[in-house]
Amino acid sequence: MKKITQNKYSAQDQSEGRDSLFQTERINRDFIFDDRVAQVFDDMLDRSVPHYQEVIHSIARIVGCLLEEGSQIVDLGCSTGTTLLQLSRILEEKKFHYLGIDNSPAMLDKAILKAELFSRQECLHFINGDITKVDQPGTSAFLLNYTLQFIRPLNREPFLRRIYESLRPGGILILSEKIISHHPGLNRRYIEIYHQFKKERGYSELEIAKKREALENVLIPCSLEENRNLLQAAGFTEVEPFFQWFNFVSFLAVKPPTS
Ligand code: GEK
Repeated sequence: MKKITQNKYSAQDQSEGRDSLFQTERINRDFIFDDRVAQVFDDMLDRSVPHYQEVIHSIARIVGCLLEEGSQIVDLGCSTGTTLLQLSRILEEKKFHYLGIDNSPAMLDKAILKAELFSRQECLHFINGDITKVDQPGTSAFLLNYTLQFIRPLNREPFLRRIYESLRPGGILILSEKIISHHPGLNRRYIEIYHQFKKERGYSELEIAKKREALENVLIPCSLEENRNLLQAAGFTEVEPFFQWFNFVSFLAVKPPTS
């Protein structure tokens, strides 16, 4: 894994961040996390992930009360670093060490720029690497927000086991995912509700349809129960959702203190 120290974006790029990718784009390839996506990513997440900020604030409550001062928190699939940046601001007095890992250089460039803009480069570090090969023994908390859904389903259980092994006893994993329901009627309704949510945030029906098509072979969601089973199969004993909004869920999973 390669540690990143420099970025090539200016503050101006940062301010030109409205997501209009699918207003113009013809869909002839799968969705990828390239420069164009990175430029508008923060706006895309704010308008596409329901209660994104509330979930981050809930994570701050969890790590704030469960982790000791100076603990290491690793964000797997950190994208532009929003979650770590927010945690470092909300929990300044805890002096946590934050590490973000992602395999998109464009995302990491933005993450580093944001850490610099908010003077957080002392406590926030970023690595370019494949999260399925993560090797951070003794970590107190892993965050895996909206990213497991991009890992091939067959690789998910070994990946979660690897995370479990890297956690110190008593450590935690936060898992947030888009989910499906196996009740076809309910699943359809939840998707309709979600698309309504996106329309209310300024996306057109065409943009929503094009994005859905681009993500079809890339983002593969499971149900809440399937995600819970995966976490338990990886070894986590306490597994509880702490947030759900229709087809989005966030879990807290705890590794036993003695294992
Ligand atoms: C947030 N967690 O702001 N290795 C490393 N990175 C990967 C891999 C992989 N194998 N696969 C995907 N990614 C963030 C949002 S986005 C979710 C996470 C979304 C990275 C990919 O480059 C992207 O930055 C991130 O996982 C997924 O809460 O776009 O819906």
